[in-house]
Amino acid sequence: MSESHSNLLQQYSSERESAQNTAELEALRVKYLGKKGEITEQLKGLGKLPPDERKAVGAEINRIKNEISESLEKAMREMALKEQETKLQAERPDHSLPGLFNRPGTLHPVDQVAREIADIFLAMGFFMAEGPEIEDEYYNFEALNVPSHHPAREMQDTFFLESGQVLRTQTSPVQIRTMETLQPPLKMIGLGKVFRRDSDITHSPMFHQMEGLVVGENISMSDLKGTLIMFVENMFGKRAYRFRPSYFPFTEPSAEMDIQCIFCEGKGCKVCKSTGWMEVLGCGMVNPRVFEAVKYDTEKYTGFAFGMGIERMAMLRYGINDIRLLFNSDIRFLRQF
Ligand code: 2NL
Repeated sequence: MSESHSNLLQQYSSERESAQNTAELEALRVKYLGKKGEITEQLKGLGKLPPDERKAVGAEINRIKNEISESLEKAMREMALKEQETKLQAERPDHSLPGLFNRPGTLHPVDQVAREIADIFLAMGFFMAEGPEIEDEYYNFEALNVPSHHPAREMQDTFFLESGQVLRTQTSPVQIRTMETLQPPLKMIGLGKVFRRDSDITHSPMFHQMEGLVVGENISMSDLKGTLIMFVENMFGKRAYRFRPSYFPFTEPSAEMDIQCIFCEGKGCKVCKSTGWMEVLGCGMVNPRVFEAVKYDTEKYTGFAFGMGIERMAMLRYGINDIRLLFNSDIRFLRQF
């Protein structure tokens, strides 16, 4: 091999050895084998040689060209592998990092409390019924001893529909409809949405109510007390309670039940408005006029009934002071339950 060719090979070898990455190897390929590369230029220069030398010199250049080409290809493969390995090492996931956590959905606090209340009564042998939210005035008022001239109709601020029907203002029509189809004895709860034209920090135009009804022979006020005391003990824990006389057109006598405030133990706080008591429900012995409406024998049967607002129960349970928090769907609020 000519001295210049062996120098060229040597030069290539040392340059290849010092190449650090595929980009530098590619630069070498261009430098030696590219269109204007050293080898290419030498091949072009063959024509200037005397004819008898061309063949041998040409063969030598081609050998060098192949040698460089193969060596570069090999170096390129190795270098590419090395680079990929380095890249993978750098990108290697850190399995000790905290994962992305998809928070599972939860029931709305109003639904949680509704189910809790319903479960307590279902465990006592009550069955649950539902009914239409758009009701006939008859089921919402007349059958419940609330005649058209009765002040309760104004007091309750009803949504009247053009059809002459109303958005039910309480869940009692569910019990009326049930009594029309079932004979006593019965123990039932009705649960659902009710509507009143009222909106401030303790009133919402739509809220949820649960009512209960027990009808049978010899049902007395002590059955009412025993059942409701058992309920509040299950719901709020064993604590002081009291029944205060009240008035509803559909019960006689009527009462409201208070329990000692669960937040201050009766000392007085914001939740109980310094009274030490929380009002949890309304109740009473079913007015015989309601039984007359559903054609139950008022000589044979008596019963008691009660009603409570679900949102109100949720507010008492969790110390929420603004009912609107239960309707805005603010995720920061809801996540606390
Ligand atoms: C309250 C009070 C009450 C009733 C609801 C009722 C139903 C029938 C017959 C007699 Cl069919 N009474 N329901 C009785 C007393 C009270 O609700 O504060 N509700 C939020």
